[in-house]
Amino acid sequence: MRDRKKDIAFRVIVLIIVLLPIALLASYFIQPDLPKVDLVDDGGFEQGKGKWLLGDQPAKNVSIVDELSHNGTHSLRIIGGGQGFNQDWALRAVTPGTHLVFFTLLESVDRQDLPQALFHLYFYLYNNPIRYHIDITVTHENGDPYRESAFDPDPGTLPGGVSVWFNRNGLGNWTMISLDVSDIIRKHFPNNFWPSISGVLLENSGDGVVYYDDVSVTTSSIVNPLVQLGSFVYYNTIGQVVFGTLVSLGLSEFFKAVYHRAKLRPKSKNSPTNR
Ligand SMILES: [Ca+2]
Repeated sequence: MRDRKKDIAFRVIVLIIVLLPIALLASYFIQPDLPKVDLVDDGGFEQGKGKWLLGDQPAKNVSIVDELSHNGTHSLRIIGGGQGFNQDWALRAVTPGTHLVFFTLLESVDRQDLPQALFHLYFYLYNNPIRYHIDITVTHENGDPYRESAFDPDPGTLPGGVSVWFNRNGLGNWTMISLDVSDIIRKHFPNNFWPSISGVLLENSGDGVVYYDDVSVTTSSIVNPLVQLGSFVYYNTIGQVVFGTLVSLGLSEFFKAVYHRAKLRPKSKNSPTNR
């Protein structure tokens, strides 16, 4: 009787060890509508500088202003090129449905200049220390209304990433830019299961004036443990080792149990009086 209890306990443990990684893997692909969280703090620029950081460029060209806004009373205004305003957060796994939205307004000062909003979303690929970008350029120039292409890192100069262009946008109107971050990264870097995002940088890459408002990067508030483990692996291969060990331990115990059961079966048939 005691042996039987032990046997059941053993099988339950084996079942848990085997099923846990399978369940985690399945939950990665089957994600119900989980609650979302916005990683950008005050993307509407209504609470002052807050967590936004100003680059080392002259502050007079980058400012939170109350002259124009898409929502609320304030927005970010960048005059001329080469200026930036950024916000970083702790590395966050890109779960399916991770979404980027922002509003931008382009303004020409003398009708000769070419204002361009340039928005960077930083991301990391699995087990790779290079910080990649999704670079989104919004212009009012002619050309394809939308184009998208991946680019490789250039050592010492350019990070790798995906370049996205939205052209033919009118001057003086708020334009909504909306992208599925997980789709874009997976499309151009298909062999990386666990990308992570770490922050945004907002620039004006032309001349003229560029405004930004209502910046948001939404992702699942509950980070899938397996995806989180993938991000952890980026920092420390211990995560990978632990996961690999769990899977192999689970499988080996499973096969042991199957073997044990196969050995027991003929015995129990031949000795029914033992029961
Ligand atoms: Ca606002």
